[in-house]
Amino acid sequence: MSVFHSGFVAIMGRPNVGKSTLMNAMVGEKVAIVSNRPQTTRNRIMGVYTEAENQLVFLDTPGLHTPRTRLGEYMMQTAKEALQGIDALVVMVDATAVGKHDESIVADMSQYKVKKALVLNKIDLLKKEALLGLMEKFAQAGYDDIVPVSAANGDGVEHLKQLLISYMPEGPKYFPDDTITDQPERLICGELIREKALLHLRDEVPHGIGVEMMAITKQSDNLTEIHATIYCERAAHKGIIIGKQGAMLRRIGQEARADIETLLGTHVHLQLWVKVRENWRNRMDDLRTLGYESEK
Ligand SMILES: Nc1nc2c(ncn2[C@@H]2O[C@H](COP(=O)(O)OP(=O)(O)O)[C@@H](O)[C@H]2O)c(=O)[nH]1
Ligand SMILES: [Mg+2]
Repeated sequence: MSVFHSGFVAIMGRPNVGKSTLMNAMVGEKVAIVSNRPQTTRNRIMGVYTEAENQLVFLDTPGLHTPRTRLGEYMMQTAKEALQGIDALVVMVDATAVGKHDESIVADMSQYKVKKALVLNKIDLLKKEALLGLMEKFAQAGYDDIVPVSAANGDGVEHLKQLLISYMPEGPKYFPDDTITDQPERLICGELIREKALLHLRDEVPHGIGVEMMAITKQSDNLTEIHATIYCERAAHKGIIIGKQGAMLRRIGQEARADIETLLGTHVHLQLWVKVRENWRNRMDDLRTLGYESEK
């Protein structure tokens, strides 16, 4: 009989390098939202890839940054906790923008005594010579492999997957074949709404946004009714989120609804409200209501 190999793989790196995009590419579905804003990912999100004799459990994390709010502290703690009990480590940099912060993350993470790959992402935007220069620069950084990929177009992703599988020890099937994430549908729906808000809103608004799912009701086999509230931190932001004659909120709603319909496989009626909740990112009870709960 053949032996099953499995393990947990944490994906670490600065915000915006493409960690969530990579995890979605590995899993083959959108389980973590993606945007060009730093700190899009707020929770630890698990993505599971299973094949006949192997299982990879990815831990996508909020990027490593210096926290300025209670939410920020929670995010950093979440990133660090993801490193406990892992079998392999993916450290990711944006190959088009490697800076001091990336170099110190690469150096810090090289201390972990597990198999590790340094992933150079966004090579679709990079010239060959620049890539070779980076590979040389990090050759002695203490990683088992240096792997150039484009998480966005899939280049190198299969090769990385095979490497990670080769890192895995013998182990159990942690999750059943059809599991792709630990995130409840309810939470992913809220995140898809937040993703569309991040996509369309002006710079000062997005960081202060939280989405609370009020109700998800299955009306029939083919129709789900969803009520959700978008929280923001200022009255002025509320106006921006709603937009001229409700245009912005409608746009966010329409795009979120399309993604949620794909996720749930039913038609969706989506009702959105916007409310002001000052300073929620520093209030523990608000953090809990919006789904950012510490395990301790
Ligand atoms: N051109 C390009 N863009 C990418 C690639 N991977 C991610 N991105 C973009 O980079 C931004 C940040 O991605 P995201 O996965 O949210 O980064 P995270 O903060 O590390 O999770 C998004 O706008 C992505 O579409 C890539 O391989 N190539
Ligand atoms: Mg992310």
